[in-house]
Amino acid sequence: MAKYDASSIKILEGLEAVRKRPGMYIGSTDKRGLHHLIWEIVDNSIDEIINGYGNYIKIVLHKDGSITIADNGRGVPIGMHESGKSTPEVIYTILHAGGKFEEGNYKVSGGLHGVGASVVNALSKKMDVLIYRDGVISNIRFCDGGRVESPLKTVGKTNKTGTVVTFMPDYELFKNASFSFTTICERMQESAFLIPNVTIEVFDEEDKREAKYHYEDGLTNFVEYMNEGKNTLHKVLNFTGSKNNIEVNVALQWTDTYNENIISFVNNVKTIDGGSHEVGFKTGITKAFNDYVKNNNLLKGKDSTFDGTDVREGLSVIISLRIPENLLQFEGQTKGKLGTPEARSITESITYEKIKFFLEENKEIALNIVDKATKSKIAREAARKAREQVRNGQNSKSNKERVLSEKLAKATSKDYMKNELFLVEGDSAGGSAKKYRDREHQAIMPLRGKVLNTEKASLSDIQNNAELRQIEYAIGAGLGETFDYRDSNYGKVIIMTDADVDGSHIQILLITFFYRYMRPLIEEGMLYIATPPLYSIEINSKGEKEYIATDEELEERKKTLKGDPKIQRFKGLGEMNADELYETTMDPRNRRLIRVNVTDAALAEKRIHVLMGDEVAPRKEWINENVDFSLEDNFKK
Ligand code: 28F
Repeated sequence: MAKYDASSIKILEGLEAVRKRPGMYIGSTDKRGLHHLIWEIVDNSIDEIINGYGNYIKIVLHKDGSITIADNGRGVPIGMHESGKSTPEVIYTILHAGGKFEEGNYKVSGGLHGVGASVVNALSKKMDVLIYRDGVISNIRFCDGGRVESPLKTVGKTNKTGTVVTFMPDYELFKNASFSFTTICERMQESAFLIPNVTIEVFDEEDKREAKYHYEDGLTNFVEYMNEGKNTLHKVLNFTGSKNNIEVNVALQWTDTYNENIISFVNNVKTIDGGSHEVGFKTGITKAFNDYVKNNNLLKGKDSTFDGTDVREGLSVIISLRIPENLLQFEGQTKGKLGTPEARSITESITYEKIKFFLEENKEIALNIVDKATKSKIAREAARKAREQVRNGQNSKSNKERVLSEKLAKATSKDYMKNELFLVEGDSAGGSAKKYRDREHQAIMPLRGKVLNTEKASLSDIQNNAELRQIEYAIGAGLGETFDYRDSNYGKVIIMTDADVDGSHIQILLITFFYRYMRPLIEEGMLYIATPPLYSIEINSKGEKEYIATDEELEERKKTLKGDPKIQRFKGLGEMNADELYETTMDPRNRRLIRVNVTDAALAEKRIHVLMGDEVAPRKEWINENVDFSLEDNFKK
């Protein structure tokens, strides 16, 4: 049949287009893109469950690199489609098919999501779908990027329902990428928090790891998890409300720390850049507090209102909205920002009403939070006055100069964006770096001992900390809300530590500091980590050396080495000669810098918390498992 052939050709062309430009459909073909394949399939299970069908999802990572995802929903419909193909064949081969759920249903479709299972099929060597439905088990199989290998057929009887998808990604397209059990678990745990009573299990057949997530109290459990190990001021407050088919669920809790943590979701997809719902939440909570202090005459003085930041000091919040498909709008480059205007007003009024009620009903807690917010307001105003004094020259500028002159070896160029600030672990490596550097463009600041943990610090703690104040002064672009990267004295800030556990701890502490107090520096791609070599090999009798970055590279290189050359392992920066340090780690012609890139702020936040929180055991475990991996995974090269 000519018509059938023509449509088949069209379908294959569609799948081929995905293979030609995978990035257009799944963002990239690195580790992230590979995981996107899983999210794409799992999101279909999640859609089915949030629409009320099923309560279980299972993910299995197989030894051969393939992966199985299963749910106990209704099962993909197995009838014939009007095109003459089976419905599953349509869903798994036609781009964007399956995206249309009945009107009024909620669909996972933030950003890049919702491109459909056919995209996963197009990027897979093999795909095998089992459907449990209507008393039978049906099977359809595809190969080579979506070609039907075996059309839908009945393979058995069953009294269960559900869908099981197994696929083998085409690793020719995802070069060097592999699935990460940790990444998958983190995301599945998040989904389990968002869908109370669902059970999600993850198995790794390679090393027999497994994880199981099930939470009965949803967002309440999520906030408890966020605040694990912190001192909290009250039980988690969880409230819901809805209007115009938009459902709002918020859980929150104040801690005695100084940081605010807000994570928001729309239809179970994280809105990493916030948007109208977060704005509505912030307006609502600020208004509720300002009304409360006004009615109870708790804030005296002429400017007797709180800023939003005062109220949110130490607050952890999860905001989760369900919005029908026809009202969904996403903005921004990564489509991680909710646009839907109704979401703002609805979230604002629900938040306002519930917080108002909470404050009125819980006087003691209310006064505690008001007290904390008042302290924040006072500190904020004091800091502003101090800044104004500095600007007006009332405060000794010489003091700033004096603080710096002791430590900082400045660059001579006034072409600031071309200048680089090296933050160097230890005085001895700092000394070496000062000796051999490009004086025109490279400035050196040695760091002595520990860096302050800013997870638990307030703005004034930071301003009283010598090390961090020196960094603030050297960069010269402000701190916190007043930070402006355009005022930076350096185009690159480069963290240079030993390649050991202490070194990575210092890196993480500094990244935490920059993340919290100079975040635009990270967002603008101005923060880097230097990678000193681990080994040198003396390649000839003249003493000429070759430098090797990693253990793997050393093993590779050893295979081609002749004789028995001298191999030195550098235990720290200090073991290198000054010229060696410059040549290998600082010289722009040879060095390798890792750009710190916050690809997933909330995750970084959680990890930083685990690393920096009070509890030692989880930190140790986490560092042992993940330190190297985290740099590679979260901070793109
Ligand atoms: C492991 C991955 O993909 N689960 C899914 C369903 C259920 C339905 C469905 C899916 C129907 C017409 C599109 C069943 N019964 N897990 C999954 N479970 N898709 S995907 O329907 C797809 C639509 O075109 C389903 C009644 N309605 C929907």
